[in-house]
Amino acid sequence: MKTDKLLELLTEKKEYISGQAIAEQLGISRQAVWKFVNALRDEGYEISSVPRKGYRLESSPKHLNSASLKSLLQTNVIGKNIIVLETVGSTNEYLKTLGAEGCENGTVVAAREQVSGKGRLGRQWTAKRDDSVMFSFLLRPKIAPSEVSAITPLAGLAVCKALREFSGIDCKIKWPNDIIIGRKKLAGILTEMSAEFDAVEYIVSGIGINVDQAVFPESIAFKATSLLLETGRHYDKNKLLACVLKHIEDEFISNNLELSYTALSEYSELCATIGRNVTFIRGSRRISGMAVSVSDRGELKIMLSDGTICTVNSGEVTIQGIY
Ligand code: BT5
Repeated sequence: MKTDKLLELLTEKKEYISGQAIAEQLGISRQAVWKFVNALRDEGYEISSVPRKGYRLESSPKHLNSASLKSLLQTNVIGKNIIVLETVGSTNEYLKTLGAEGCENGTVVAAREQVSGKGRLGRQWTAKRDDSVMFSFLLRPKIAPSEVSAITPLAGLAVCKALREFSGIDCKIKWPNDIIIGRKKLAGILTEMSAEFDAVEYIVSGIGINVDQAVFPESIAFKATSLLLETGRHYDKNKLLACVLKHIEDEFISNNLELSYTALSEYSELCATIGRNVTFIRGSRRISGMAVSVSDRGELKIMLSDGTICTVNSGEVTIQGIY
């Protein structure tokens, strides 16, 4: 914890700060300051030390870390309370525990590594340490469980717009919750909820964005891609996460947690599913047709060969020629 506090101090100060001043502010000895400075250097922080001037933070590692993130955040609610973990089972599971303990609206948990990352329907989310941006955010909206249908599409819209702005890529949304480039998946979203009969207690939405993967495990290589593979560049994951959180806050606040007319128009514009031949599968049910639109409840409308419209609200949709 002292290293976190030291990092905050060095990040805020931006100029040299003496060992004595640090020792006083953190309530530790000057030897301990030296020890914690070296611990940060071991983690990849470049800290210069000059006699009679003190210490100055020159650069931060590019992996997710709370000090860099805090200095970059432009949000008021989402990420005001932000926790960055070295390693965790799943950020969604971790945040759900905090949610049950009463953590505040907008809390964000990010991790450098997930050892049991979750996809939907019991599937896995695979990513090596520091290769991606993985995080979850928690909301406590005052709505009924039947009104949460806009959360995943709004999150999808926010992530898609953030990635387009941040890296210039032409990514799209594959209904309901994937971000794709061309035929491959760049990011996935898993939204979970804890609710009473008539009121939502909290919603946890978890997002995984592939950033630095040069190769993927064989089982997903045919359908997975990363920013590195698409653009040939490495990106600062702290800047990327700060940008995504800003878009999430903007999208959720400006649309009042609803799929408003503007949000739905933007979602439809960016949705790669609309206008394509799709197959919908849920359990033993299988429907094929043309995806025609998305409703203001986030449902996909599929036109069958006899012209009737079938509305689906969750489940698997494969797009012909994609996955
Ligand atoms: C998703 O599920 O796409 C939701 C993924 C959510 C991951 C985030 S990471 C932070 C937070 N904490 C968690 O534990 N989870 C969330 P789904 O639509 O079910 O897609 C899962 C499928 O995508 C898997 O069965 C694989 O086929 C494929 N997949 C797994 N890892 C992938 C990756 N890194 N990139 C692309 N595809 C992947």
